[in-house]
Amino acid sequence: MSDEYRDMWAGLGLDLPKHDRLLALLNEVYPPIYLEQPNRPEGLAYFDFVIGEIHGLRVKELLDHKKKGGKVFGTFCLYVPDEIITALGGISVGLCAGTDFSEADAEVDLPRNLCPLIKSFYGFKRGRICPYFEATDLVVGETTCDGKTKAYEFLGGMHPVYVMEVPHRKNDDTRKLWRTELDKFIVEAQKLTGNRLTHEKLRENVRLHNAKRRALQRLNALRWKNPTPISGKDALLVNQIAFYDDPSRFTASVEKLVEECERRVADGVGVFPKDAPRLMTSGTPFAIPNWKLHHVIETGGWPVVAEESCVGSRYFSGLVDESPGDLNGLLDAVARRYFDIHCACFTPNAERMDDIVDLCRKSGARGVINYTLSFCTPYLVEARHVENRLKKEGIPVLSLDSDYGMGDFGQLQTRIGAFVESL
Ligand code: BJ8
Repeated sequence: MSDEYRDMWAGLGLDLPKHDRLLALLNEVYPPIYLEQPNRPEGLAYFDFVIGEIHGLRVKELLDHKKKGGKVFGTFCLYVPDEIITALGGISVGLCAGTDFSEADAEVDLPRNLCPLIKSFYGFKRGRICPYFEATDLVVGETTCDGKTKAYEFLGGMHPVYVMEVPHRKNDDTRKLWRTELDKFIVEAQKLTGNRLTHEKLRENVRLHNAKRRALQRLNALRWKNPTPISGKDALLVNQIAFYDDPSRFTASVEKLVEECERRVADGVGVFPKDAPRLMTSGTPFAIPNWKLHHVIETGGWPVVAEESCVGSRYFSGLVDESPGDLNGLLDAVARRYFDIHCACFTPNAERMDDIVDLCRKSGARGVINYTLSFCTPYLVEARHVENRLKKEGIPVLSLDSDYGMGDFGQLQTRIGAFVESL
């Protein structure tokens, strides 16, 4: 990445030598994992460019927005409603949490045996490594899992943090509580941005984010074709970039890619041989730059055709009803859409099992890799429900847990290879 951004990074207070090492690492791993894949769609050039500029152009855009008086909100979870943030003139960015690079910084305060996603974002802040984090005016946390909830207490000592309360059961009382949480968040966000939420602005932004979700739905459904026109790794990358790119520009780029993939499907062009054993994943999110599992699977010659994940179907499946004619009604629709996400922090969570079965049938996957980040209690415990349900449906499943280190790469290859053999 060009040196033109060094002053910007210094101005954000980054630890420059550490930050240089992170970018060097990214530049080292990205080409062999991504650029060396054969026969990639040309429309991916935009997403390669975004990664090439990962800590440059988009960060500059955020800072330009701030210079004009705008605010930047950082998030770590799907339950934080993007349309409310953008309707108030803010920018919402999902912050990086997918590498063990910042682990040592995190472990100064946090225990070693904690979810790597939490250690990743916490270490980025503590070590002053991530320019996105430093560009945010407010981090919006949530009470999903215990690890994140407690980590936000420490984070609040280093950065402005607001925590939304996400209940853990779904019933009439908690639906009301969640709707109230939205109202409380709006008060906070209005205070920060100096803007007032109106029906018109919210509807415009509901449409903006629905358009993004529809584009991702179309792209991800094309992966189910045989042969699949785009690799799982590339689709994962697009799904990851959705969290921090400008929404309109991102949607236009995905739509271009969709058109190209549609032409590929019509011409029978694929990135894996027709009838190659197809797998899907379910479980915890793949925060950028966590590409390990997909890389292991696809290096074996097996396309990943779907993810039941927050970086995957949970992100783009549900749309907000755009029809309510007043602000209150539209906010009810926003609340409903978010509350219908099926994260393992909810109990019981039977709908998630239905989602996995449904996605497996639709995508034509021959088996499910049920993936959990190490020490993620909700998903680790829920893995048994996933296994039981899939066995009942006659769908082969392999449960794995892993962290961001590469130490288990070979072991994962062996286990997944044996699983595919058994299909
Ligand atoms: S809606 S999955 S983004 S909470 S992996 S930090 S749960 S210990 S990320 Fe998540 Fe929202 Fe749910 Fe999705 Fe905790 Fe588990 Fe770590 Fe997790």
